[in-house]
Amino acid sequence: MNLSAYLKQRQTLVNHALERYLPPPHSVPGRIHEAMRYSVLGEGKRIRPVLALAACEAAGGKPADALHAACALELIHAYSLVHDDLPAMDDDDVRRGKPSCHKKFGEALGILTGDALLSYAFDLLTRANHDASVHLRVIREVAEAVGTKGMVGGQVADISIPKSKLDSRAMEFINARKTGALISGSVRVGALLGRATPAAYSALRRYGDRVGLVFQLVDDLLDKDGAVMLQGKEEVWRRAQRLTQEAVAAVKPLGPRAEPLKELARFILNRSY
Ligand code: GRG
Repeated sequence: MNLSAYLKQRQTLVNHALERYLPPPHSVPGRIHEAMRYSVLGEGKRIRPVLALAACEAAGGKPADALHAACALELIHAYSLVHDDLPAMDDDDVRRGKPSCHKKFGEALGILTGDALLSYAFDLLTRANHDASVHLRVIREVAEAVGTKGMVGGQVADISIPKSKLDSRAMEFINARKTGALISGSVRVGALLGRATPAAYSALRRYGDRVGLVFQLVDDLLDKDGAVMLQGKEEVWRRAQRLTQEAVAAVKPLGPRAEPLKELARFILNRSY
């Protein structure tokens, strides 16, 4: 399959949906809607929503079944970036090639934009036409992936564990939660919305857990940071390769429908940005 054509098609689908779903820029209160749109639209690889759509298809669903949820996952990712850039966190002035949200709109609005994106994501999760029981499971998966058991918990560990105490186990704990949880959560949500059988769901969960970790390991390789400081780049690269092989093997039983997921795992391993 042609991954770059697939990626482009899915990114366009997600970008158009985000454009439609986000509150219009001039609707009251206009400034925050402008800041939300500024932080979400434009650049961004859209890895999380694309994984959710691909997992939904691998489970036997259609991309449309997971489109609201895919966009909600991207809004949550955008919230994490907006808050991570704040002076109290990473204090970054630039995000996706333009001034970070708080640099453009001020710090108070930066905090509120993150809050609004997170709340709006849960609103969006309820809007698709699914059974209430499916909605509930999806909402719970997302809440767990981004709360204290997942992304927020990973970020807290990242800022609280002193560098001198950081061993491989602690690093893996942080990576699996801070970045891995939203990525693996995206795959699980796609699986649920594609009405995966229990066996398919478990295969997709294995895939998502591994790809989520690989995403952060590759980030560390690109930034020469995190796990690379601790274990060296060769060891991190070997582990990322092994996890990718395991992810690809996990979804093999799903047949040709899982082909995009296999290619996406290889893309995440070999990405250079
Ligand atoms: C502030 C609650 C809270 C959590 C912050 C995920 C996270 C925790 C912070 C993001 C900061 C960061 C740069 C983490 C490294 C990995 C990562 C998430 C990179 C950015 O994701 P990409 O590469 O970005 O998917 P694009 O711009 O393509 O969407």
